[in-house]
Amino acid sequence: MAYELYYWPGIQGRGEFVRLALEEAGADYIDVARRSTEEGGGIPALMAFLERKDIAHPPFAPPFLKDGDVLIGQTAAILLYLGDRHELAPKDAAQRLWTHQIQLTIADLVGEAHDAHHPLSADLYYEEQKPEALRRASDFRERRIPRFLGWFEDILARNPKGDGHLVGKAITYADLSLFQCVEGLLYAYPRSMKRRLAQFPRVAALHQGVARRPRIRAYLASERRLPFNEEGIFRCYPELDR
Ligand SMILES: N[C@@H](CCC(=O)N[C@@H](CS)C(=O)NCC(=O)O)C(=O)O
Repeated sequence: MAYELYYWPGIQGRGEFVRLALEEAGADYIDVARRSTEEGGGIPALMAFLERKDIAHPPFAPPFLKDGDVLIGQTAAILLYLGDRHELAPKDAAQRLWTHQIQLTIADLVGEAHDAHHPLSADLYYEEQKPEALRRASDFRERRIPRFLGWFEDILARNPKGDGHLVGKAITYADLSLFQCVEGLLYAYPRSMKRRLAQFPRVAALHQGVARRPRIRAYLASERRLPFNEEGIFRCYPELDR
């Protein structure tokens, strides 16, 4: 049975981390809200699910994934689940936990990337918090991005199996997610990020290596890959990249 992914249809957002894992796995999945309402899709399908009262473990917010009777919310938990089923995580328990730890750190980075343009509230428009966003984005760009990328560079260098992957010697969902973060940061901060990335050669090499993987390359060239835009997590506001 195909997985059902529930995520906002117009953005890459956090759903993209799940899409990349499903695509790399070659898994059969339905991106429910991207289907038309006539086909039972669209935002109404997603909202109907969130409003259901008969679910014992309801997700807090999209993305969430349905696999038969199993329903999982939280991007990192979804990836933990998919990683085990599609060889996108090591089998060893300690290594699986390490992969999950990295993913949770990526979730922190994603949250901060969002808060750089929405520092006061996700419920206010960017235009309602521009002065605060200017300050927050400057800190994110100059201090937080290097801190996160520095940590990824360091754990790549320390990987006993080589610096091509974050964990072990094979691709994991954490590699795919780091790729997506670099893509997003390059989109959001084109001026400063190109320069910045040069300071983290292992991260840059991993980013390029993931983009070259046959299934990822095919996905990125397909219509399934939505373009970045100014409604998602990674937004390009030139005034925040000075
Ligand atoms: N920690 C959650 C965050 C989920 C989340 O914030 N989802 C956003 C879209 S990317 C949303 O729809 N939030 C609605 C809300 O927080 O009410 C995850 O990583 O999945």
